[in-house]
Amino acid sequence: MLLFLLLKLLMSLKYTGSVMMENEFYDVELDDMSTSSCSMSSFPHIVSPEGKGQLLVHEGALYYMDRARKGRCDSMRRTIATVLLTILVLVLLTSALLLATRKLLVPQQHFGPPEKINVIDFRRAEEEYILDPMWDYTAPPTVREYNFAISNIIGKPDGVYRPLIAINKQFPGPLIECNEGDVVRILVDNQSVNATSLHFHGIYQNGTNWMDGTSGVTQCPIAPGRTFQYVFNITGQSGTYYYHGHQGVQASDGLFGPLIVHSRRERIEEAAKHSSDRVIMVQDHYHDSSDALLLQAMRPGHEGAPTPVGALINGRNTRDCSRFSKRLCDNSSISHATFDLDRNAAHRLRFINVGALAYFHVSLDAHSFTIVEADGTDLVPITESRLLIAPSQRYSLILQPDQISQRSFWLRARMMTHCWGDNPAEATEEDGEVKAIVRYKAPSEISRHAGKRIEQIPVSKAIPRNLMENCLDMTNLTPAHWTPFPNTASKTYYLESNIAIGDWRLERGYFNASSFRPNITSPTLHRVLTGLHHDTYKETFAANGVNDKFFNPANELVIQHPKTEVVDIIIHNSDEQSHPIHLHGHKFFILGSGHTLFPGYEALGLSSTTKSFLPGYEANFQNVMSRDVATLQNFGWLAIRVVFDNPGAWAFHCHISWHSEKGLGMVFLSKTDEMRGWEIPAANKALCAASMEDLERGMPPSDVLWEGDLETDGATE
Ligand SMILES: [Cu+2]
Repeated sequence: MLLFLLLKLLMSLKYTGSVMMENEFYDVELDDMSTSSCSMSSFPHIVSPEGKGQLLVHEGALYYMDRARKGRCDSMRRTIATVLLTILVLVLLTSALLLATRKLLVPQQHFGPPEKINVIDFRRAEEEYILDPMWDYTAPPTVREYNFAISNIIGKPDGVYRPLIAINKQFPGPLIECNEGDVVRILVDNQSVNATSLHFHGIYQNGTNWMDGTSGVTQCPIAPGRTFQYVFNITGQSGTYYYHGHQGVQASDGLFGPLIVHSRRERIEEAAKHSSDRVIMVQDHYHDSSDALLLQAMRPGHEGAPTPVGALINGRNTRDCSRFSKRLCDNSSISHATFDLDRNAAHRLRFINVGALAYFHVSLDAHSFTIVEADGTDLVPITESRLLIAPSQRYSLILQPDQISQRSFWLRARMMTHCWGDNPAEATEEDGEVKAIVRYKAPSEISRHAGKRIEQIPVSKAIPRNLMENCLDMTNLTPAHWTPFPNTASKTYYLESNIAIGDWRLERGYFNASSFRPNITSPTLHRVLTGLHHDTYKETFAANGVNDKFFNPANELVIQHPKTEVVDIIIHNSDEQSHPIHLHGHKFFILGSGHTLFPGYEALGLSSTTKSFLPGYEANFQNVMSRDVATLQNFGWLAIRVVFDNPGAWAFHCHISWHSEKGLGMVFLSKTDEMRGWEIPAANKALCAASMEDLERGMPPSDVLWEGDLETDGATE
């Protein structure tokens, strides 16, 4: 009996066999979860290096174990195994009689056949992204409550299993829907292994800057095991927005979802009547977690952003598993995202680019459509057959069903791979394009088939491409409602943006000489209020412009204004990649953009001294487009005019996540006179009480990691 127990213990340490998932068997190595120091409860990071992570099973979900931990666990197991083997050999030598009862040594009944593992249903139903057709636009202002439990799961968005960050165990995140004037309240319970925060992209947060969700700027991140409630009012804006993680590149792991704000007058003022309204999120997709990719992207000698392996629409794609032989892949139960539309009505499609890198070119075979909204700004409708959408931008289209008899069409979202700078040639057609199906049906058929995944593969052909496409914004956009354009600006700030190799051959993002490093244990906003409240720092907060007394511009460029200020920001791009530039808490007016160098104020029709429009150019400034993300094109310029009238510390950064994590960001500090009366709410302060180790989980590695390291991927110079 003793021998049997010893042997069982030894064998339980590692089991190589097969697991069944969704009726398919896979060869995997399963570790015993009862080995305490190697169990999920002490699991620090989920990293899945190229097919070399070890799979673990915990509470019905599959997990990868990272290489370092696996090594430590393996080493511990080897030690235990050696001791046990020694005992076993001694016992064997002195217990020859037991050898006769060989069956005792092969207790197969305990190890096979493999038990079925229920991989949780991680995929959020497509129907959840259809807006409520019975929505009450005139409901009294109300509090919209949400509970988000954030956790790590394994899912297979395109067939390939990978670690994901889920909200309420599903991917992508749930829809937040509200009316203008409502209060949104989201209780975030961080059950994941990394610290996190949620940013509500494009929401003004007027008076609630500490709810902006920017780790290191407006808050300490929510450490693992902690909760935090985001509460904010939505005033003076409506349209299509979204929320996403703002710690590291967590959005790329699945931490995002749509946020739709209905205007009270949405149905009265809409440019084209439509019978349905839905969200379509496009994103570039990676098979590795952002932890692993960031580590790789930040190391010495590494240039450019990680190249996506494909793309998703509303979290779905279906890939050929034979192309990913090193990966655990199962595409048997996946279909393309499918949109069932009433043939006799018009439909609003709200596109959001939730990706980390790629600009998308979107088209629907045999169709043109009307663009009616960009980043929450209603537009004078324009008819187009293609849509260009940069990371974090949003566009609403109105689709009128075609008059031909075909029932289904491909909706194509193609990553503009040639804009990545480095090796786009490797990306194949299949890698670059993700498709969804648009099916026309009678209303009765739509309700009958809702939720069922019966695919009718379209035979439609793609609209021919333009030969020359660049990563630019669509420029023919005009706001539908007049917004007063400030005819003068008090200042102009010139920024040079660059992604450059610096010390220790580390590639960093720069605005002028500054590469932003968020201080996650002491966010900018918290330090500003400490400074504003103490006379000692009075002098250091006297600036009306760059504050280089209180902040170190080398890693935290802060431009501050004591009162409301209208300023122009002109950025030159020294880089071969376009940057979608985003300002938190504001929309800004687009004065112009172009290739090469900024041509000067006069070329835009503005006086270079007063910055007012020149005689004869008034018409150019009657209805200037405003939005919250605009493209600074490769080797080009972007000029914007901002009314900084929203008190707080607002991040201004490139929305290519890899670039912003490399430091392409800074902070605008607005209306500091008003901020002087602020106090950081206790719940926000409490977040900073977590240990530094916990707060830093999920952050990009510090440069210190590589100091003195002159090697690159094993090669030396
Ligand atoms: Cu960028």
